[in-house]
Amino acid sequence: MIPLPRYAGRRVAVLGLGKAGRAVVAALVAGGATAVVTDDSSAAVERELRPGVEAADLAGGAWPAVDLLVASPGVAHLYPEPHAVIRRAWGEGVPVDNEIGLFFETIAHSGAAVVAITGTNGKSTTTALTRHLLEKAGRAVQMGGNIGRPVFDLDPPGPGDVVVLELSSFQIDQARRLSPDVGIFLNLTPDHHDRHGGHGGYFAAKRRMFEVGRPTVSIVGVDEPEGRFLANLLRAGRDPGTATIAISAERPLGGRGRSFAADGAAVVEWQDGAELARWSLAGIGTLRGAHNAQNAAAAIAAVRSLGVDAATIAAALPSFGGLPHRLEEVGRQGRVVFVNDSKATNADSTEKALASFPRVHWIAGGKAKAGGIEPLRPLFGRVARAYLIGEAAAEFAETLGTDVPHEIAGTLETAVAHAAAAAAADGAEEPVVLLSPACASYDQFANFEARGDAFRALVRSLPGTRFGGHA
Ligand code: UMA
Ligand code: ADP
Repeated sequence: MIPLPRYAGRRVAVLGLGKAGRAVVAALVAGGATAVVTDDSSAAVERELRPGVEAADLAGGAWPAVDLLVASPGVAHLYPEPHAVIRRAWGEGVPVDNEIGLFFETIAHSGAAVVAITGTNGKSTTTALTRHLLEKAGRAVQMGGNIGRPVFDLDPPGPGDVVVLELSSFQIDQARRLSPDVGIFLNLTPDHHDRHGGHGGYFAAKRRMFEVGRPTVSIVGVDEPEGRFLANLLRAGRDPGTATIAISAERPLGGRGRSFAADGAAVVEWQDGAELARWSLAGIGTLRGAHNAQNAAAAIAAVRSLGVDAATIAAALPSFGGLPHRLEEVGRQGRVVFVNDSKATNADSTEKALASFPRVHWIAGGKAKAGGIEPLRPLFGRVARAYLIGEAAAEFAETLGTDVPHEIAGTLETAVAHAAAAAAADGAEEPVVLLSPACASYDQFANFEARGDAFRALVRSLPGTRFGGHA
């Protein structure tokens, strides 16, 4: 844990007592401050009370003497409307910050370097890969943020250490201070519009990491207009001593300056139109697909800018373990490969999965999202057969119609049994059984993790399966 001594002897309010809020409370108490806590769930408040922690009705009661309000990322800070406690703090003239702002303030003179990663998709994969490459290069590295480990849970970083942070738009937008050494903007597609007042607000939140943070190295995905716009704003000449590196999943960029781009199943580094280095991703199961080439390009660009050499990266890439539930190879039975992509809760994510394999036995369904699987029609030719589960099964069956052989399997258990049998009889060189539901899981499972865990367990109970993937 990183203690927060700056508020020793003072009182700081904390709104939201989930992972992020509880880590801030612990850091405040360890630093000698009193945490004044509040949460819309009274049970969450009860659980947190101990010496150094007080409860207060910050929405309606008399406002206590506090120096600061620390808000959790899941609390609406502006849209669709500001949380009552945040509104109240504004009225009382009390500054509102979050864990990320406090983190950058606290470690400012630690001598550690921070790599901060944002974007709509691929944040967690890029964060984990950056950590992996640095670790293999022998660097002292820690990983946290939106990926699940709150920043104040990390160990205090020291000189030469690297902290790799996944930052959500919520975390960036509320932080009063941002000072990453390396900033990554992967991509931008519509998401979280309710919390940002639309797409412009969502982009504005992500831009703050560069506009306010002014990283020494900015790595910017230029496959969308917003990324091209941002890269142009930051380009050489704006802030002396800084560099802007473009990355693309779509095409070699060449041109002036430094860039990293996917070229088929490889990542290529360019400097002023000349190719400097090339890393093959062929055969690396955890980095399948063009989307992962974008993630790899970003992670490689980051570690190159921290001085890791090309050969060390090449040696480290094949041992990247990937993340559970994202194109995770969980086992093999004969020629058949079983892939858990339970994190794909919408058609956008499933598109990436279907595009990663030539021929799949596809398990899909759950609690449907608007638009269903219609956007995936261009990829239907890759589906040998579909096994449909959950509430969305009938709707998906209708979309597949006579174009794709399919069955309503109902449960994941039936779907795995039927898909495994059909894939074993499939003449393809390496048939794939893919769970990529394009749906939320809540109709049949507690969350996408539980769904992926169930799939992994079912695969491992098949006779003669060789295990892969996560525990
Ligand atoms: N709460 C309120 N009022 C509200 C909202 C929440 O009182 O209006 C309270 C809840 O009762 C609960 C607590 O706040 O007690 C939950 O806080 P939180 O929603 O901020 O969640 P944490 O557990 O603190 O987890 C947060 C991130 N959650 C969100 O951004 C919603 C986690 O990202 C992150 O891993 C964690 O901090 C550690 O840094 C999750 C996420 O869903 C994975 N992120 C979004 C995403 O990836 O799309 C952005
Ligand atoms: P995030 O942390 O941003 O949610 P993850 O790395 O957890 O991203 O990946 C979640 C899903 O998003 C993956 O299963 C995949 O379908 C898709 N995805 C991953 N990387 C990218 C990318 N660079 N571009 C588009 N989609 C991606």
